[in-house]
Formats: sequence, structure tokens, C-alpha cells
Amino acid sequence: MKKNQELFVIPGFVGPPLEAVMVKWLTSLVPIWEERYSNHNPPPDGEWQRRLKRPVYWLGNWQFACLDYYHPPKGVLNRCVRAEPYPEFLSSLVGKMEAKIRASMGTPPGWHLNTCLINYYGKVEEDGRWVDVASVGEHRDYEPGPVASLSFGESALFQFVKSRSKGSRDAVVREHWLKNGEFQAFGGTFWKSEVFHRVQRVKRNGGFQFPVVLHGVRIRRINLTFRFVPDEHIVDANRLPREVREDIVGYVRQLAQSSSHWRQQLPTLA
Ligand SMILES: O=C(O)CCC(=O)C(=O)O
Repeated sequence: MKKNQELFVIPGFVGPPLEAVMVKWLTSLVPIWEERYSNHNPPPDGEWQRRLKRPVYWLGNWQFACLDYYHPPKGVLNRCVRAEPYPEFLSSLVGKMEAKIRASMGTPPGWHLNTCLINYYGKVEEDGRWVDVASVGEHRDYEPGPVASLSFGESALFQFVKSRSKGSRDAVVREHWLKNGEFQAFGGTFWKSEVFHRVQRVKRNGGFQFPVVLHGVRIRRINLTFRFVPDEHIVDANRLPREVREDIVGYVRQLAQSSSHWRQQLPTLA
């Protein structure tokens, strides 16, 4: 498979009528601030507890940061907790995205985009000052097969980077601005495993500000990334081991305030 077929961006994939529906729904969700570690998963030597740079919301299954995300082949159990399903309009959009991906690149058996991470990018208020935290450091997405994303709001500088030397990952291999309504997908060994990706910065001059219901944030970009977690690795909250339930119950309490799915899970955790 050619490397250039394993990465594509489709401008205007979500046009104005659907965009309005999407934005209304995205701003009705109440994202949460997660911490990277927990009581049962404390920071390793040389690391410290920290909040993620941005508030997030997951659909399909929630990969809590303190459970170390989905990380095959070893880190697959008790990491992906069954979450709310996609709303109907999103399911049909995801079906179209999957078809475009299948037409362009290979997919592993059973692959479908059943997991969605929604990242809310902008500024946060810290000690009375607004600090821009609209970026994501270089990382890889470990879920098998192609990953996809939809972007709303201000444009983001999306980069693929490679190690220049041991310990450094900053040689830019490819970069482009992801704009409002764009659909990006990438898969294959090169884009998924040989290079890292990151969001270097988000523009500020397009006039976007989303009325997200969260105190102390000003959100100007929302990105949905879609991935595949094999169904056998998605676990119902009530099947989690006790220590995992203890680590996530605080987050589920917050989610339960605005989500009936998480409200139903709460008694099984508390
Ligand atoms: O915001 C984006 O465009 C990318 C987000 C991302 O890389 C991720 O969630 O893994």
C-alpha cells in the first residue's frame, strides 16, 4: 500500500447544515478534566501527577488516562470502559468515513471506528490569567488500523514528526492545517508506527468560540478522533476490578451529572 494513500484530508466533509447539528451537540456535552495518574497507578519515578492539557469526552468506550489508555499487545484489559454510543447522525457520518478509508487503505479484521475521543482546545484560566493550552505533544495512537478525525472551529497545525536523534522527536516529516469541517484519516505502518503526530498550535483569528459548559475555559477548536478497539477489550463498568473502580469513580460521578449512561453506571462503582 502506498504511503500517500494511507493519509488523506477531505476539506468540507462536514458542510454547514450538519456542522450546526454537530456543534450544538458537541457543546451540549460536558467534558471533564482528567488526571494522568491515580491512587492505584501513581506516577513513576521522575514523573508527577498532572492534569491533562485539555478537557475531553469519550464515546463508545472511555479510555481513562489514569488507566494508561489502550496499549496493545500488553495493555488491553480494564482500560476501555463502555461509554455512550454515538448519536444517530454521527453513526451515519462514521459509516461514510469508514467507507472512504476502506477505499484508500488496508484495515485489520473487524475494524470499525467504534471509539471517539473528543478534545476541546483553547485557553484556561489560571490564577486570573488566560493561558493558551491548545496543543498536543507528539504521540502515537495505539489502537489497531487507521484512525480518523473531524475538526471544528479554528485551524490547527497538525504535524507528523520523526526522531532527529535519540530522545528527540522534532523533525517534521509532514504538516498541514486542519480546518473547520475537515476529515483526516491515516493508517499503515509509516504514519501509525514510524512517526509520531502532534498538534503544534491552533489559530486564534477565525472568530470561533464555542459555548462549552465548563468553568474557566475558552474553547476555539473541537476535534473528534475515531479509533478501533476490538469489542472483547471493551468492559462494562460493573465488571472492573475493585481498584480500577475506585480510581475512576470520581470521574464517573462528574459524568453522571449530565449523562444518563454514566448515571446508570454509578451504583455499580460507588
Ligand atoms: O486534535 C487533533 O487534530 C488530533 C488529536 C490527537 O492527536 C489525538 O487525540 O490523539
